[in-house]
Amino acid sequence: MTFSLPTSITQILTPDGKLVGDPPELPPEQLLEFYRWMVLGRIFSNRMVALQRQGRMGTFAPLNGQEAASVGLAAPMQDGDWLVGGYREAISFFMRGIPMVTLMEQWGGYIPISYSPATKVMPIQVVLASQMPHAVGIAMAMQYKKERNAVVAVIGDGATSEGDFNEALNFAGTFKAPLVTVVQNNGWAISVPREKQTAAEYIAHRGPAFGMPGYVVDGNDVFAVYSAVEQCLERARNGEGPSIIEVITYRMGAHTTADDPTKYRPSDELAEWKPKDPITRYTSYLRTLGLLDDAKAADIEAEVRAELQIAVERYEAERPAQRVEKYFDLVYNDTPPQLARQRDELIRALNREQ
Ligand SMILES: Cc1ncc(C[n+]2csc(CCOP(=O)(O)OP(=O)(O)O)c2C)c(N)n1
Ligand SMILES: [Mg+2]
Repeated sequence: MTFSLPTSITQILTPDGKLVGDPPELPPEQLLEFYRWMVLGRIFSNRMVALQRQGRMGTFAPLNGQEAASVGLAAPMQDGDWLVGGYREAISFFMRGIPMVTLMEQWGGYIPISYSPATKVMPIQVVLASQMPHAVGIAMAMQYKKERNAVVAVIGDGATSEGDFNEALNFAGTFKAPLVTVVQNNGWAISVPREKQTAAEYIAHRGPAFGMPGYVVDGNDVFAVYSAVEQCLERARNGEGPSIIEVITYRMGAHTTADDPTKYRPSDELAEWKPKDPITRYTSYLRTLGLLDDAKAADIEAEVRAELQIAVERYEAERPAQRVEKYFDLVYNDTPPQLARQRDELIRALNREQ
């Protein structure tokens, strides 16, 4: 089957909160839920950075600017679907049932981390694109078991240059795996701009080459992301195969707490993206509908902050002392000698410091 190349960016909600397409038909409570998740995501991200600066968190990859993409990709998922992401989708993970404290533990460096299998969420993956073969494998297992479910896989623009991404999608296309791949194109891969990843106009152009449709949507527009993912999930469930959705968004913050984007990013770029903020535009829309006003927004923010505070307190109260050996001993069943030497050297150095 031949698919055509996407040529433009689909948008439903403009940056000033006006509709230019059909929004998904959702009840008012769900529209407000989307808002709550976006606000929670931004507050969570800012708090994680603050905790790291205070020496209370290991590291964190801020998600500011990508809230609509994370909400829009998780919201249309159903109970039996799996979410296989990278590391910048905290909101999507929360929406699928991962507790805030679990992500705090993971970013705090505590291991081993276990996610409840009932959530059907694979843990944060930092080894770029290595989530993709797993995502395709899970999707093919669903197909084999004749389940009417699908996998949503999430990957960054930079990681699409990895072999794993391309090998996995070639498999998915060939075997018609029920997979929806969301490429979070936030413009940057640490200091490498999107233009350095591919000469193609859109990353989603690779879809038709793998025998699947490719779509490009405004990633700061929660409705555009939701509608595209919902449609592709339906396609996957109907046995019509995989698809790629490239969501165009922007990483408003640093890559992680260990990064300083002022060293490589043009200063006017952030100013250009600020008016396209996903939360601002959605707020304008909800206010026009009469679903949100100052009092309601303040209530939601207070509720979210209280929820986050409880998670931070639990995180800080319940952590057992971490044994550094764990980082080495959990890698292999039988620790190879060079790793054992490095472990012992580190322990000796730490003992000397005390
Ligand atoms: C295989 C591999 N190579 C290099 C890295 C180091 N690294 C971590 S994040 C990153 C950039 C990823 O950019 P992108 O895929 O666009 O995701 P984003 O961070 O923008 O969400 C790199 C190079 C890694 N984690 N894994
Ligand atoms: Mg990126």
